[in-house]
Amino acid sequence: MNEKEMIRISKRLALHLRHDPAALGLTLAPGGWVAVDALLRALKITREQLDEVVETNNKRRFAFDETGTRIRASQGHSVSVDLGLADAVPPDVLYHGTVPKFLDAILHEGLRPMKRHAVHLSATVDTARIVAARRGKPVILRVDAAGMAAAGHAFQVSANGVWLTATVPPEHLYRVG
Ligand code: HQG
Repeated sequence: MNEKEMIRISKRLALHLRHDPAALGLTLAPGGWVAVDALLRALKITREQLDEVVETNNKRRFAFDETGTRIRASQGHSVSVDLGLADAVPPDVLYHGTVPKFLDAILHEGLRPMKRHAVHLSATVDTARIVAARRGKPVILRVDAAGMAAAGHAFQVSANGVWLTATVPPEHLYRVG
């Protein structure tokens, strides 16, 4: 497949596995899983095409279960889903990339999940900058994850290395760039 075709399929997977499975007549099973057979039929793609997108996706956004018969998005859902991720001890510092227009609200009320089911945090400034650059001029916030964990906030890490938490109160946020 060429790059354009892969991106097109990846975007369709993200749309249906994270946001709108019903549009294809699919429902997410607990954990966010969808049967691969049903997905292939609905998207009219082959297993080989799906495997290629899953393996080469630049953020490894999708993962098969251990049997290879089910697939899910590793993070980023707006539909309500319990990914069943165990709580994990975060690195002492995490980062969030945003844009200037959201800064006042974030420093006032903290980070909220908005349309997604969790706040997404990055392990590195570079990744946070890439996330922010989707929307405009990056503003980088450092998150005191150690302080949050000590205060009882739970963290999980997705299969593709994105740190997830319910909210980040403003006292645990510092602008660094
Ligand atoms: C902002 C992409 C006002 C927040 C990326 C962000 C990531 C607030 C936007 C993943 C706010 C939500 C997630 C508050 C947060 N007031 N604005 N209190 N709290 N915001 O897309 O983190 O390519 O839902 O700063 O790479 O940007 O899809 O979250 O700008 O990993 O795989 O509200 O999505 O991954 O936007 O991105 P999003 P995000 P994929």
